[in-house]
Amino acid sequence: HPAYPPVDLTSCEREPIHVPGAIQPHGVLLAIEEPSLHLVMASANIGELLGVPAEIALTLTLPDLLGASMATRVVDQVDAVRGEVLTLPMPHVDADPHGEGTLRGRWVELALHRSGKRVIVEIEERHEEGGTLGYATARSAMGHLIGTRTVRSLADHLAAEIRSATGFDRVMVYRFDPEWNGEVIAEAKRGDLNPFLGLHYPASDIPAQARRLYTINWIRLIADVAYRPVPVVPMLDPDSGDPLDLSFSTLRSVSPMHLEYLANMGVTASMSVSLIVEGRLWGLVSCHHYSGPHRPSHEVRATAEFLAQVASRMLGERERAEQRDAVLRDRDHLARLTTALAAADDRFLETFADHPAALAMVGAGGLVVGHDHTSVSVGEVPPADVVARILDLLRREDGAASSHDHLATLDPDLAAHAGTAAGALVVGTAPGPWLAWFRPELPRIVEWGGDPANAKLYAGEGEDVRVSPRRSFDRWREVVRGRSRPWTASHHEIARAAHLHTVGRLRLLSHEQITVVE
Ligand code: BLA
Repeated sequence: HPAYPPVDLTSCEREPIHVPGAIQPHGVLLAIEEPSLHLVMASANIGELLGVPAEIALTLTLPDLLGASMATRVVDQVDAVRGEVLTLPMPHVDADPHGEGTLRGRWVELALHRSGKRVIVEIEERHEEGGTLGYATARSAMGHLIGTRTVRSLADHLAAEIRSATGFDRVMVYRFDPEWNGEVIAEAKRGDLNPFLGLHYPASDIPAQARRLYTINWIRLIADVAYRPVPVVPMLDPDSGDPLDLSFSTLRSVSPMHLEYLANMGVTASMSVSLIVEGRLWGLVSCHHYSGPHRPSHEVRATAEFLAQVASRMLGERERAEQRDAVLRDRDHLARLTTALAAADDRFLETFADHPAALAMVGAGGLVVGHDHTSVSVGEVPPADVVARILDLLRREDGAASSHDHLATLDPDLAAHAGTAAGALVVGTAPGPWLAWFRPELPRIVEWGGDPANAKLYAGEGEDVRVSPRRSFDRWREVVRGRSRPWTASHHEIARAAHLHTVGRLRLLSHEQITVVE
């Protein structure tokens, strides 16, 4: 597009994707002036559906172009349109072939929304592919979603329902972390495809302006990744001098960088639907097709959007329930550990470290329990001098636990120990008792693909490929290198409680010893 510099890897976030000045060619776009109903801007392919070239169409009105009855339907609905898209139900295919739902003998679907001062009418030729979805389908899909208890099973069902509704080859539920990196947490796919489940991607794969757009507009379709964009003419609105804001356009032409990414992945059509929890983009339902163009009807797309909206509500609830369950489980671990400690005697430190709950209750990979110049460890822990250094860095005098999920930012020398101690949770100071739990860095936990088919697929990638899932995974590894999973407030509480029990029990034990000596 002449108005903007070309995008590359360093300018992704600056690409103004809401004003591309073009649409995808599977429909036509009209920008109408009110109240005259004059056409002021149109996609250059308008002749394909309306039989009138753009230059001439731009001198006409909506009734001239669509016929009186269809134009009246549009006008009647315009007041119902606020910002979001409204699909206009058209008479069904078995109705009169020259009736209301047709344009020059072709069955069409209309979508309406407002952009600035303009009413945007988008028209697609209708086809029966993917079938129609009635109330019964939506209700049974909802029933399946409601029946789930966990985020994972909700995501699994959502992927399966959206796949069966839309007919895409692969449907994934993609979840963002607090830094906007993402993970595929559920997948429904054609049996012969290699799995993407469990794969991670860096925040840069879906840049900030795209995430903002996806928070106000729930759905987008790329019907044919190999499409040639159709310009909107004239390029600027003759009144305002601005390009047309296509944020809510169902035909919006998408970022060339993203098209390149999809093509490198072998994707031939793509759709994604937002998952929004408490106003924040929680994730996306990402749909891929690998066998050519794929264009579900407006009705099918609306069903997918509806299911994602229903699921979004449930995700918030399931997530809170899961957090509560996790806290209860950790507390239960703590209770079993303290029971064991109450019975411990001279081998107190060993009893602590050997108990299965000692690592589980805070989700750590290693633990060192120290007291009076001795210590006992379990799991994977760094060497003693490194443990001492970490205790020193994180020490607190008020008895509370303290933690870090990227120790190398406190001391660069610790980067060498990220394989066992990228993060630590400590409580107490020498001479003790003190407790120090450790977690390894994330990339060590998450292996690429895990599936030989993925490794083979990406090994075949050329050197000139700039954007692809494999490159993304490498970038994600860079982002999370040296970092552990973060520690929660509940883990801090558990660490503190475990420490208090330890202090109390050791004091009691030393009194018992003194009594014996006396
Ligand atoms: C958009 N990137 C997207 C979208 C997805 C992804 C789902 C939404 C558009 C769509 O529905 O296709 C990324 N898709 C993924 C990921 C998976 C997937 C991670 O299926 C995992 C399974 N993308 C890059 C890089 C840049 C980039 C390096 O990888 C920039 C240099 C840009 N991605 C980019 C842009 C958009 C995008 C600009 C917005 C596209 C648009 O809506 O115009």
